[in-house]
Amino acid sequence: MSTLDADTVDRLAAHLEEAELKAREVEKITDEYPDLDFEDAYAIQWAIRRRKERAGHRVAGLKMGLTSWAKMAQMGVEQPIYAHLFDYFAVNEGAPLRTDELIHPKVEAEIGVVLSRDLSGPGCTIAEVMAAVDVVLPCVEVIDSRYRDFRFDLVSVIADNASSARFVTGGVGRSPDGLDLKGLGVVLEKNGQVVATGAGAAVLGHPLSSVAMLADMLAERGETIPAGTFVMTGGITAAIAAQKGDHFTVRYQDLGGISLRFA
Ligand code: 0L1
Ligand code: MG
Repeated sequence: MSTLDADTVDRLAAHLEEAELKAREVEKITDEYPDLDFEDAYAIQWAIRRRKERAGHRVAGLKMGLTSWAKMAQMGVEQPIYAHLFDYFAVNEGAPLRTDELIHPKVEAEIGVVLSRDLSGPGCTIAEVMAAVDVVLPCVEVIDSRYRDFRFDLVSVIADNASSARFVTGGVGRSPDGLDLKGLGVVLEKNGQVVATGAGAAVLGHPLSSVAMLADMLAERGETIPAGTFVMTGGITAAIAAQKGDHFTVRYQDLGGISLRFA
């Protein structure tokens, strides 16, 4: 049950968007609104989406966050969260990631998919997702919580668009046929050193179960995942802090690699 009126939702959306655009950290919003609930939090996130669209930006995709059992246990939750990716979050491989536009970025290796048909919940299954996936592609997410020192609670982070900031895709896009998405190995290197490794199963047991869960969560708002949507399924590796001058390479089994550098 929502606790905020529409004006407060809009004010908090404007506040968090300004923090994002000015790369300025803020206190978590539950300090001021301790009773904030999930419905409020997603209402703020969707209000941020409307602000972006009014400003002429396009939704470039959706993402799932907190998809590892370890991260969920850390946050004391049983369900992941979703968020929006906007067009200007996309950085081409080889282009610099500008640290002056970010607060305290962290890098996560993820598996992305593009859907060839609509998906809707409730009750969306991995089988339905498999039949709907057109392309699987590697992607690297750069998260950047707008909250001071990444200190937040679940509802604050949902309102803050799940820390979404930038993403890079590249490598090799493949049909899901014959790909073992569960066993797909990933090696993340920072400045030439291996700093994290993982496999697709780190994402809710199977990266496509994350997409099914997204369809179910959107169904609660009467929304579907439209055909053509790009979805980032969630972090396979731990999120690794990045600073100006750092470079990262992520190698994906069967899907090539992605390199990025922070300038
Ligand atoms: O993409 C993610 O899993 C991030 C979710 C938000 C939590 C965080 O900022 O670590
Ligand atoms: Mg992520």
